[in-house]
Amino acid sequence: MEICPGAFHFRHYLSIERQRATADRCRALVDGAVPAYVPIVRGGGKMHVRMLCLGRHWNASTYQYECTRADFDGLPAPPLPPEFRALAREIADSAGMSIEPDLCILNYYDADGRMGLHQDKDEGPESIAAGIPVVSVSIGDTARFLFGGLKRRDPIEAIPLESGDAFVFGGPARLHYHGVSRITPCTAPPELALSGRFNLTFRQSDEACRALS
Ligand SMILES: O=C(O)CCC(=O)C(=O)O
Repeated sequence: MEICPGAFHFRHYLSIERQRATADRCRALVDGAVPAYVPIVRGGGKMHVRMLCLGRHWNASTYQYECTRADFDGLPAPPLPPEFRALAREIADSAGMSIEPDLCILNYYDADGRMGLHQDKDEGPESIAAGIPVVSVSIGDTARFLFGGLKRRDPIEAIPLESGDAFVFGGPARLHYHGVSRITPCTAPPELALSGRFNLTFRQSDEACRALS
């Protein structure tokens, strides 16, 4: 379903088998050798998610991408698994767009998880000007996703993102404000044995744009 030019919501995009495989992979990653952590942003506030960046690390102090987690423990960002990369390409293609993702921000939301309204604009001017989309995949509990316009005060639509849903925003919607106001606990499919929610957002940074050109 097209939400506005450039933004698409695909309900139940992933089968339950694909959701289970993705949930298992996410669980192993967030509790792996380079674990997810709670970032502290520039103003000193703690985020309300556990975050793990794959491929490249988003530094919550500088709002820049880097290879190692300079704002936390100095460990290298784990690689972006090839099957994740392929999934992002497949979903973008369903929206008539293309992406060569070099990074994914994997967030885990517990029952109190949320994310304030923001724009995704740290991937770089080339990627953004080209309208290369952000591709989002949700697994587990339902989120109340907020999707607005190019200005913070533009009207906002609340969209429930359920387990297996995909959301793509690129082209003219690439810089639309978005966030998550709350999670509805205990709404994950029981087959996932998951309490909480994983969200994966795939992105293509300017480094990847340059490597391709
Ligand atoms: O969890 C979501 O659905 C949105 C995540 C998000 O806005 C982000 O990672 O920038």
